[in-house]
Amino acid sequence: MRPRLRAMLGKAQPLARAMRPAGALWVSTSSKTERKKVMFPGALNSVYTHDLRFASSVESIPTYQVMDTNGNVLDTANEPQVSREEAQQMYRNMLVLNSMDQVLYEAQRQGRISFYMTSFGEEALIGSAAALDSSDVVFGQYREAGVLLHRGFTIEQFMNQCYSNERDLGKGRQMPVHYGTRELNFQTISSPLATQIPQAAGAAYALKREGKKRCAVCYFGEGAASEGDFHAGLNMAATLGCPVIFYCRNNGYAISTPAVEQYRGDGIASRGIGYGIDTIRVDGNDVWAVYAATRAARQLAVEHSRPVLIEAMTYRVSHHSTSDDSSAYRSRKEVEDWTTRDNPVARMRAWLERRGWWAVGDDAEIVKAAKTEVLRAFAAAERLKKPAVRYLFEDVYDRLTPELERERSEIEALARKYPDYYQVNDFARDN
Ligand SMILES: Cc1ncc(C[n+]2csc(CCOP(=O)(O)OP(=O)(O)O)c2C)c(N)n1
Ligand SMILES: [Mg+2]
Repeated sequence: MRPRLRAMLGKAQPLARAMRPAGALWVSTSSKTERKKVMFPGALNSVYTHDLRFASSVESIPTYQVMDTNGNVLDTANEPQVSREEAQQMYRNMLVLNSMDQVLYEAQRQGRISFYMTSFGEEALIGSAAALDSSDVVFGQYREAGVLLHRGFTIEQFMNQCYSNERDLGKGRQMPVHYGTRELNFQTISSPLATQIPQAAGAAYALKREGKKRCAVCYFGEGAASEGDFHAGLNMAATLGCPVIFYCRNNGYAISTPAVEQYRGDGIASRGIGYGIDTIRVDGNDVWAVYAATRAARQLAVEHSRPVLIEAMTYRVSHHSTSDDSSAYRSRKEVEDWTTRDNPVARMRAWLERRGWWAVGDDAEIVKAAKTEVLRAFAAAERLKKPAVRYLFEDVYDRLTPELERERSEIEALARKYPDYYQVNDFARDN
């Protein structure tokens, strides 16, 4: 036997004892069976059993709810502790989000922007934004415009991005809805699914090492949780104790694939437990359940350096995107039923009305004001020029490489030679 292996085996007993969690004893039962803790380093809390049994599903993880679909708080202990202004702001943003979605969806249908994704049915996500600190770093997937809106991204900024004009913070390099803003700590959206998950774990680790009382917050869909990056990200966060909140929007579909065809386990929440991560499933259409869960998760992340997984159960009322027609894979009735039976916006309004914080007619006023603002910003964004052509070449290297310089001169020469073909007047002047 090789000396190293012999040394390891020789130490097996003390090693197992040393690894035994505090309070775990070698338990003797009344039968002959001894409930001994296993000594293998890979499963520290397991005990030996003599029953040949495969572990499969246990009880389904419950769904935390604060109010019912009519806006009644079900347990008075859970009554939200928020000011009237905060609650009204959350609700107002739900309405503004809806208005913006309607206008931009139509704009795409008219061919004025190339692509769009709406958040209909998932408006309660705003509850999570309200529970965060503005210094927390957000990594989104693409259906998190509500979070951005609540952080203070202006309607003009949304419009400029969707139009890829010269005021777009991304300098026209991304598809519509791929927002990002350094000022609001919102990392730019990237289309390849789940890439943001390990990035969020890594960013959270950096925040921990810097000793900052901030966390990373990572949003993704249940479809994205099928990607390898989901598993890499969660495991990294668990083993390194990263202050990150993983927020899974389980809206029942990954484009045309319903959740029932995506997995056999107990949703996405069961996977968090598998990785040793504190996990909660919430009613994702209940803005107060979302708010309370995110607040508690933030505390665990920031005060105790623990990753948390929130699985928010919701329903995607909208088509996946403007490139999708969901009537091809689900009935219109299914969608209509959801909209009427469980509508996050109506639930929040009912709660506000019950408190006397919202009056009949207030909605119409807000929606009218929001529509006017959206249409004004929309018209202004449409009039602006496209970003200067030089941005095609910049921001990858500190200085342009000789090849990039050559390509840049070449395209400038071509644009000068064929101004009509290259529509040079549509682009901002080089500055
Ligand atoms: C790596 C990768 N594979 C596939 C796609 C195509 N795609 C874009 S969105 C999407 C569905 C994602 O569903 P989910 O994560 O549940 O988010 P939802 O759209 O429901 O909000 C797919 C398959 C992609 N963008 N990236
Ligand atoms: Mg989904």
